[in-house]
Amino acid sequence: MKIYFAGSIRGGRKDAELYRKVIAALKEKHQVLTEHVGDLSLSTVEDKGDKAIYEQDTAWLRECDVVVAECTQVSLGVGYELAYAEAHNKEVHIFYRPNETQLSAMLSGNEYFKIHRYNSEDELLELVKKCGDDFHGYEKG
Ligand code: 6K6
Repeated sequence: MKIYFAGSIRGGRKDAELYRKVIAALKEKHQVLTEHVGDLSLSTVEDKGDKAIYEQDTAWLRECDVVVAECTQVSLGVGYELAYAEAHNKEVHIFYRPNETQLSAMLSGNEYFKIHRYNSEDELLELVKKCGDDFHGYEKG
């Protein structure tokens, strides 16, 4: 399936390495459209232009089957993407560490979203793999 992975960029890159590992886990069985989100060398200032980024990312959001977001690091862009995904009826999985952040009520109060709490990296990667086997419409083969 085509996965749109969302994670903080200008909101802060402290979890970038974790995003890279989540993307690698998803790629074992799926196609990830947004691998750059886990690219540790990605520049948050000098880039291809904000309009081009917005056009490309919203096109991928319309194209994808499932959105997976890591929301511990608060990001306006990720929040926007989640609302956009809901408006386009995409399956949305949100992961976050409750010990480190209070998820916005606009996400935790919305039953549309499938929300997963975790505490350690191992737990996250296991959850992501399990989730990836159960994405709606995915044939395990
Ligand atoms: C350069 C090379 C690769 O990417 C860049 C520049 N920036 C972005 N490229 C692609 N998507 C982006 C970029 N900046 C933000 N986004 C999208 O918004 C991603 O899909 C993230 O999930 C989300 C992060 O939003 P902010 O508000 O934390 O930046």
